Amino acid sequence: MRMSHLFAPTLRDNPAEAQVVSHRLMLRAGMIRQVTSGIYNYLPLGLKVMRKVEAIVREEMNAAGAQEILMPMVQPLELWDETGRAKKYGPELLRIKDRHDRAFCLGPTHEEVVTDLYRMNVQSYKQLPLMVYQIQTKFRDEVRPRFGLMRGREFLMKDCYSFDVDEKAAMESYEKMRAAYVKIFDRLGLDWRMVTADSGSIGGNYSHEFHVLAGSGEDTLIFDTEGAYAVNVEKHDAAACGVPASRLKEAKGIEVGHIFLLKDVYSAPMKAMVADTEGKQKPVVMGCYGIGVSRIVAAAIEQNYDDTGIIWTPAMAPYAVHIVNMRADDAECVKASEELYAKLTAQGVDVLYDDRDAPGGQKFADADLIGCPWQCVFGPRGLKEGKAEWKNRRTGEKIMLPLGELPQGAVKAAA
Ligand code: 5CA
Repeated sequence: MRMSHLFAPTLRDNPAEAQVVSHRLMLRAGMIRQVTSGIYNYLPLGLKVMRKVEAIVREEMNAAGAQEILMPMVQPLELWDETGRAKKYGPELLRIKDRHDRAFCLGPTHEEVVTDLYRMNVQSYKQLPLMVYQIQTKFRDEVRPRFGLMRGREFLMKDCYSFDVDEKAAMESYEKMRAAYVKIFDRLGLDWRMVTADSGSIGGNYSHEFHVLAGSGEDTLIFDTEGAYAVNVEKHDAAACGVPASRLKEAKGIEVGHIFLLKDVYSAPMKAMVADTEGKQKPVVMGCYGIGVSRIVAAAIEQNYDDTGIIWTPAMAPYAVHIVNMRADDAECVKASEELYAKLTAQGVDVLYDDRDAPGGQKFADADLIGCPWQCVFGPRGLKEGKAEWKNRRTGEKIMLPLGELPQGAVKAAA
C-alpha cells in the first residue's frame, strides 16, 4: 500500500478525549475515529490489524473443530424472556421495537439465539458434539463506555458455543477450546495469562479468563510464581489457595477472553434437549467461549508502545515492512524504493510504502507512530554505497544492508 493513497489521517498532537495509551495512539495513527460515545469507525489500518486477529482466531477455531456460522444482531426479546435474562441483563441490553410493536434487542451475546437454533435442529446424541462460532459485532449499552476499543458499546467478539450429551463430553469440548485459546494468544505474540474466574452474568460455575498483561489493566490477577495457581483477585481466597504469601505475585491484566462451562443454565429453561444412548431426554450440556477481538487490538497496544508510537508484534502488524523513501524528488531513492516495494509485494509480504512528497522527519514520525516491525529507509547517502538502512521498531536497532538483502526474520512471519 502506498502512503500517498492510504486513508490514515495521522495526528501530531494527543487528542484531548483519549485517556489511555491505546485510544490515544489509535486516534493518532489514524486507525479509528469515534462516531459517538463508545461507537467507532474502523479506518483501513485499524481494520487491517483487526482482520489479522480475526484470521488467527478463525484458523484456530476451525482447527479445534468449531464451525463458523453467523447469527443475527437483532434478536427477539421473547427468547430473552425464556431464560429470564431480559430482566436480569438490565439497561445494558439495548431494546428496540419494530413497526408492529414487537420487542427486540441488539445482541450483547448469543446464548439464547444459539440455544434456539440447537433445539430446532438437533435431537440426538449422535449429532453431538457440536461446536459453532461466529465473529460478529456486539452491542452492550455500557454505563461508562471508555478507553476507546477497550470498553466500547459496539465491539467485535468471537463467540463459540458447545453442545454435548453429558458433562464429561462437555469438559472435553471445554478443554479443546482452552487449548485453542492458548494457541491463539501465543500466536498473537502477546504476554498473557489464564486465570480461574467468576462467571458473572453469563452463568455456569466453571470458567477461565485470558488476560493480556498491561500496567493499565483494570483487573488484578494473583498468581503463584512457582506453581499453577492463578486467579482473578475477585476469586482469590488467601486461606484456601494454600500458596505461601511470599510466592504470590500481583499483575494487572486486560480481559481479552472468557470461557464458561454453562451446563444446563440455558438449555433447561429453553428446553433444548438431547436423547442419550438409552433414548432418555435431558437438557443438552453447553459451554460458551468468548474473545474480545476488537479489545485485543487495543490491549496489544497497551502492552507494546513507546514514546513515539505503537510497536506491533509481527502477527498483528498491519504491514511487515514500512518503506520510507526519504527523498521523493531523488530518482535513485524512488527507483530503489519502488524496486523493493514491487519485489516484496510480489512475494506476498504486506508492505507499506511511504512514497509521499513530504519531509523526512514527518515520514519517520509516522513510521514510528504506525509501528510496523521493520522500517527500510532509502536515502541518497546510503544509496551512494548501494545500501539501505533497516530499523527494528521494537529494539530501535539500525543496520545498513546492501540493496536486495533483508534483515533475518524480517518478512518470515508475514510471508
Ligand atoms: N457469551 C460469552 C462468550 S461466548 C460472553 O459474552 N462473554 S464475555 O461477556 O466475557 O465477553 C467476551 C469477551 O468480549 C470479553 O472477554 C471481552 O474481551 C470482550 N468484551 C466484553 N465487553 C466488551 C466491551 N464493552 N468492549 C470491548 N470488548 C468487550
